[in-house]
Amino acid sequence: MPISSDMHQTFCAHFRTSKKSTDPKLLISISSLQMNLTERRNAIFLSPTISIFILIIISLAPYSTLSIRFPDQISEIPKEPSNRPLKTVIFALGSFWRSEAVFGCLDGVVRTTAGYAGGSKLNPEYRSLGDHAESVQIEYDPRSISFRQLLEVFWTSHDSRQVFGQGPDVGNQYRSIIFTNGTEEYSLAAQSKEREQTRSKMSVVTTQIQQLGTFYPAEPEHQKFELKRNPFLLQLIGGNLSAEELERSSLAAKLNGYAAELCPPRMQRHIDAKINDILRKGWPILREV
Ligand code: MHO
Repeated sequence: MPISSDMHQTFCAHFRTSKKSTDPKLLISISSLQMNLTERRNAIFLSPTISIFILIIISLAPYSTLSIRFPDQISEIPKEPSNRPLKTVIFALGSFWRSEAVFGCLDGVVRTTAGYAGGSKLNPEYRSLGDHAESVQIEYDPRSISFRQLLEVFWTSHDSRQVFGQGPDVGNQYRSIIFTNGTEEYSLAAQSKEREQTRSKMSVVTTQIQQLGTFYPAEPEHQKFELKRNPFLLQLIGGNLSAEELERSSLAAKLNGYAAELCPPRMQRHIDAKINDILRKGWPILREV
């Protein structure tokens, strides 16, 4: 029980007047104060034992943290910044597993979704996507990253000259498209394509520039695909995240890029360091990067 200032004053008054007061109120105050002092003495007496126990635990820690202690589930996923005005852009540049990983790891990108766009088929699915292209929808904070910078990443992250495919993936679904929303985006996209064509004298840049139409999010199993392939990283953010949480989480978007080793080098190193720190401490789970 803490000593209240009333009690303290009563106690002093008692010593100033008489040590043998018979005032019952005072006697109660004094006896409770004495109890309090006894408790404190006990606490002081116990503390070396507790301290030694704590020291043993700490000294054994390096040997016991070879595995990380993860909670079964986190009750709350990390808070995402919610009140910033975000912008959205959609690109197609080959397999959407990879495209999501390329953009998810950039500073200023808040959320990514793999999906289908650029075709006319209603409600496309992975096994029957019709004339759509595998695409990524990117939600970004324009104060941190611009459409122009995203275009740069688009051009440097795939081979826009490859016809009817991307890398080893062959087919119309892997074609290269910039989807634009409005005239300003259109002219930025067109200028950047011209620059790209100037750089590539020997071959034609196949990238199409299309007015944004409907974007169909892909099935849950295609979202954050690279992260899902990495159970260690999934555990690191708490495990058992629902499909919706995985889809909306900025942290999952970043780690999806990290898992595919597609983050910009500085970010890749930054996440490495965070993870190493957690491994060294054995706690806590990764909540942000
Ligand atoms: N060649 C790729 C295609 C993936 S995709 C989402 C793969 O099978 O890994 O189209």
